[in-house]
Amino acid sequence: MSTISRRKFVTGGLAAAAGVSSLAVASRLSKKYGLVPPDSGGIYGPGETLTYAAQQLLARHSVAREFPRSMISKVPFANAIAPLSDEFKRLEAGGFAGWQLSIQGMVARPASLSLTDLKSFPVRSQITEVVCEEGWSYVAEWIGTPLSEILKACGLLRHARYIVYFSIDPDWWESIDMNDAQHPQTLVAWAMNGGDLPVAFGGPLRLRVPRQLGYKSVKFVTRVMATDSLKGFVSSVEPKSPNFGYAWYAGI
Ligand SMILES: Nc1nc2c(c(=O)[nH]1)N[C@H]1C(S)=C(S)[C@@H](COP(=O)(O)O)O[C@H]1N2
Ligand SMILES: [Mo]
Repeated sequence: MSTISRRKFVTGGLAAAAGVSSLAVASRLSKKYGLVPPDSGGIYGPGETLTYAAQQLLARHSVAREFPRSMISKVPFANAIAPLSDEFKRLEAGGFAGWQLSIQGMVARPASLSLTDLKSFPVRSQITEVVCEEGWSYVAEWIGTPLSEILKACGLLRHARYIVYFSIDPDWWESIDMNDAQHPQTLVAWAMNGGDLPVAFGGPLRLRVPRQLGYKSVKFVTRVMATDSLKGFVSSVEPKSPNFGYAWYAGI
């Protein structure tokens, strides 16, 4: 089957399955075509699968909106963060010269990169919106290294399927699939609005994933791990009860 007709077939199948309100059938179809998100077994199971599957088929190649410079928010909103550790404060006092981003897991050449190392990679600048699930948003310019460049330099292995990224704050980690990890707008950002990335906004280093909600843009990133399974590493905010937690796939 050609890509197009297969795509039509799968979309049609999903729609039909949803139409007869048999989410389980949609789930099975999605599994067959590699469209199942890692939190599908959770509380929102089949619904999450439908959302992710639809996004994968329809928006796999889409880009997040980029704005003109005139639309950069005058007062960007820094969401509250947990108190920072002594280790963080020590690094901050040293101008973050000792900050390291380690790249590990399914890569041929694991690495530990300083901010200076990172700045020697190709640079991308983009003006995008941070959108919080709580309803507010702001537009800012983000400057950094595309994650794809780092993965390429470290020799990402072909069977890696996800990237998990960790904050120095042990309570925060997130993961994305390879479409988002390799997407040109997914940045390891070290600057914002023309200056160093402020600590309140995740400085010195933050993942910017503008195709998804704000919580996927983890602040103070120290570790990136390539893996073929998210067992135990879906997200620090994955649904743990019907009343708490965010979906793994948060496309906007
Ligand atoms: N380490 C860390 N990263 C984080 C958070 C956090 O509390 N700690 N909050 C997340 C949430 S819920 C949102 S909406 C955005 C907020 O980004 P902002 O402060 O630039 O508005 O950061 C995300 N990244
Ligand atoms: Mo958020």
